[in-house]
Amino acid sequence: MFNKLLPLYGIDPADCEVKAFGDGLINHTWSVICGSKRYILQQVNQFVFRKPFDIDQNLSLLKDYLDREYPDYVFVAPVKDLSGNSMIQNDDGYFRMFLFVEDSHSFNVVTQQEEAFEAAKQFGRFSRLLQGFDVQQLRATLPDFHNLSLRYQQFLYACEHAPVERKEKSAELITYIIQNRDIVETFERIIDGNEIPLRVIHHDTKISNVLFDQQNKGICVIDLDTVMPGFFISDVGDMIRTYVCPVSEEETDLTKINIRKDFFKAIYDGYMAEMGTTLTATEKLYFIYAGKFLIYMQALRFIADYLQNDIYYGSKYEGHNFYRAENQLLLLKMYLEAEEQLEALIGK
Ligand code: GN1
Ligand code: MG
Repeated sequence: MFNKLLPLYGIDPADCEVKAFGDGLINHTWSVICGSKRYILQQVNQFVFRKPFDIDQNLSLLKDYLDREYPDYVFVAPVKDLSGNSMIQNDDGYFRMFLFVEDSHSFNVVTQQEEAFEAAKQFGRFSRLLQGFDVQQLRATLPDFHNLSLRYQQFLYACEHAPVERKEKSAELITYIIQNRDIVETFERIIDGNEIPLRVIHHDTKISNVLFDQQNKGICVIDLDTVMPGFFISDVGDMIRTYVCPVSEEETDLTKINIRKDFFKAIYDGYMAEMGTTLTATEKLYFIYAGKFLIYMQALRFIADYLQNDIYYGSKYEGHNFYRAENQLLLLKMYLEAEEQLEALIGK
């Protein structure tokens, strides 16, 4: 596969070392080191992204805009092959290659408040710089990706059609999800009432999608496949979900789950440093809600996948998606319990 791809970029595979890279669940990623040159090669998961060329189109529009308006911004767009293509389709699938950003690194978990602050600042900056870009020009690379109403319907459907043992094992989690349905109702009220505007939203704000420099200051955001029109609650919510807790969704020792309020504050401060004057007064009211929205949605997605025999996320051990959902629902419970204290930190 690499022997076919790399020559398209004028690279001799014999000069390169190719290794699997990162821990994304959806796409395949490799690091390609050819002497002093480093690249990131990625295969787009075409079963998730049904129109990979829409991603390519979005990135090219964003790149044109940012290069013109903010030439200093590091926008990690795919490089072109010798024929000028930034996405390659062949019998193996869809591929693109990026230049590795020199002297950058990323983290897999957030251990310092400063990392949460810097990352939130980068995601905020990204939306702020694109404030003047016409969001309607972007294609929805994953239609309804963060449509919580639809996710909830899919969850109910999965419950109805689940294998009996899986459904029995999930009974408590299902009950807890249904008890907290008001999170879906709030979402519906916000959307139906057009309460908050569509913006250019990243939709996958985990810490590994931020590049840091050697002083651990943020450089830019990466993993731009889900950049599309959306609501700020998606980006803020996924940061809350993944930075506030000291362990990830993979953790099965649930005693390690905890709400780090100072990290929540760091997200708020970092995001507001960029978006403070851009967000509307109504959006600001939903800052804490963003965390509920995203944690709840991720739990729904994991349990629905478990009930559907792990067709989306896959499963590395028996019950993997069940345990991920259990982890996320405990996080949700603790987050809901901490709500008043979080309000006290940022004002209502
Ligand atoms: C997926 O592939 P990765 O890890 O970047 C998923 C996100 C989930 C995340 C959970 C396209 O992201 O929505 O939050 O797993 N991306 C897609 O870890 O479904
Ligand atoms: Mg991703």
